[in-house]
Amino acid sequence: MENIMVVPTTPIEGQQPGTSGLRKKTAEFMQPHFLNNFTQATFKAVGGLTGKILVLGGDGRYFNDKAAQIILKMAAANGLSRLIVGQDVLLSTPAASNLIRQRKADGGIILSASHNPGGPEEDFGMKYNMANGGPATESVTDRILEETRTINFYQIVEAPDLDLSKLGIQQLGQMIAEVVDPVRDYHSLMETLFDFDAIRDLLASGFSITVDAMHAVTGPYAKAILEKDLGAPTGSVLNAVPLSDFGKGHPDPNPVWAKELMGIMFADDAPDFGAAMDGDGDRNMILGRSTYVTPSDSLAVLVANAHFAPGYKGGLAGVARSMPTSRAADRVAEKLGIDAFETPTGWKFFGNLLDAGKVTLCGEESAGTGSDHVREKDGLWAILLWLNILAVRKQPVAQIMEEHWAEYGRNFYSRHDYEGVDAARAKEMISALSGSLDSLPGTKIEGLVIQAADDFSYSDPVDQSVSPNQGVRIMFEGGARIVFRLSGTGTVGATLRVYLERYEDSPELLQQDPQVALAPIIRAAEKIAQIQKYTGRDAPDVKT
Ligand code: G16
Repeated sequence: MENIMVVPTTPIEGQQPGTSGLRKKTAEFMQPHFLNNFTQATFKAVGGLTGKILVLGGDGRYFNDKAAQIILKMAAANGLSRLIVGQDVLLSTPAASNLIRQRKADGGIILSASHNPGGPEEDFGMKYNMANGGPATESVTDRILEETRTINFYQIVEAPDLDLSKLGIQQLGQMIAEVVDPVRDYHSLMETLFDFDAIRDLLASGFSITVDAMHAVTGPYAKAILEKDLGAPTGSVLNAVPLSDFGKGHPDPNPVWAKELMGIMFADDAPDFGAAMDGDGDRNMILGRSTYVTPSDSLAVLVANAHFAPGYKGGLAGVARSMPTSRAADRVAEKLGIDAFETPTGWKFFGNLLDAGKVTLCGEESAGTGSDHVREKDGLWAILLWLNILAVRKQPVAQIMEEHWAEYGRNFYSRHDYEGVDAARAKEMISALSGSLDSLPGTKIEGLVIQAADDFSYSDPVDQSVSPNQGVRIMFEGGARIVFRLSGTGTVGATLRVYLERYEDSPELLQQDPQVALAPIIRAAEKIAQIQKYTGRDAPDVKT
């Protein structure tokens, strides 16, 4: 029987879980007791581990291996009955969500800072998922934070490290550690949702794809499903080997960070379809030949066409999108006669709607799309749904977009990010803006008239919980909109996000460049929030 050590500790500042768990510089996570404190606080916050089952995995980033050994020894000391862990600590976030659900586990721990870079100088993260497979709700993350403030000991067994490269059962004290193939169960789930034969035929017909795994966790998943099973030629999956520093890249699937893929998709000999996924496999970017599909438009197209895939052939119960996501999906929902919900940013807010069967598809402007098959967004799922739709419609991506806009009109959309700005000044900017909301309606700015302005507050239709202050919204006459919000996933300073949107349905104006179509709204945003005054910046760092 291994020796259980009770180690005295003291609280460490700054263990506040953000939009998606706790994200910090790797060095902060590696300081003595930091990970141990957060882990013990999490175990306490969820009511202890005695007799429970947990899932553990991560995105392959630096320190995942060592963190996993600490967590599993602490789980054993805290009375966990079984830990199901992905081989080599690999599990994409959606695959972890699936395993929690399939194995009826009580929850799971995912070691990832998502799309943030990895390595000793970069970022590390840890998030807790609940028994439904979804991210911890706000009440749980609040309890974790409280526990980190009063923690005075943690428990850990003294034992040699387990070999997590070996599939099968190992024993650690009273706990069973079961090392599983990270891909197998997820692969089976995808087969139940999509017409693999139709996609196989599409790929066999010469339809070419390039999918960028960005040296992160989805490489083995994409290789197994797209290349080995569906028959895409070897090499269709780029950067398929997970590396602890993601090849020094930034595994964020957007036109700025997935530059290599953008180059391929906008070249003369571009493949028919392109896509990228992020560090932990929950985000996606969709491309056609010389065509970039915004995440908001992708959600709308998927809602309009999901019935082409066997898993959704009965139609959708409803659709949900985060508030800053464009309202393109709402237009499709209206036509389909299904409910459309608007939630705060963060996948956790979709959980209740999905569990209650009120929605089938969800999406966010931050490159996340998913459905009720798991309780996380799912990058490879989105790619497979697109491929299934393309296999049925037999049209290029660009034509699908054109036909979509012709039918529903186009919500021109862009997000401007000001990264690493002074956190105190950014907060001042948001509170100045919130303080001025009452005076804004009726104001004319850049030729636009402000109709309404508020700070978004969400009342969950299922449990009636209220989440206030989720982003400042400025609505203009004619339907244009600006949203201002501070990111909850950064690790340095603050990131200001400005979300810009305008609806257009004149056929001759549907093909404009979004930055041109949105120009007056972009100027209005700068003036209304006084971005330059508060951030010292005269242009955003990233426009997506
Ligand atoms: C996380 C959440 C997403 C959310 C995003 C927002 O994404 O899981 O639901 O949309 O954060 O990020 P921010 O607060 O920076 O705007 P991920 O992929 O980082 O887990």
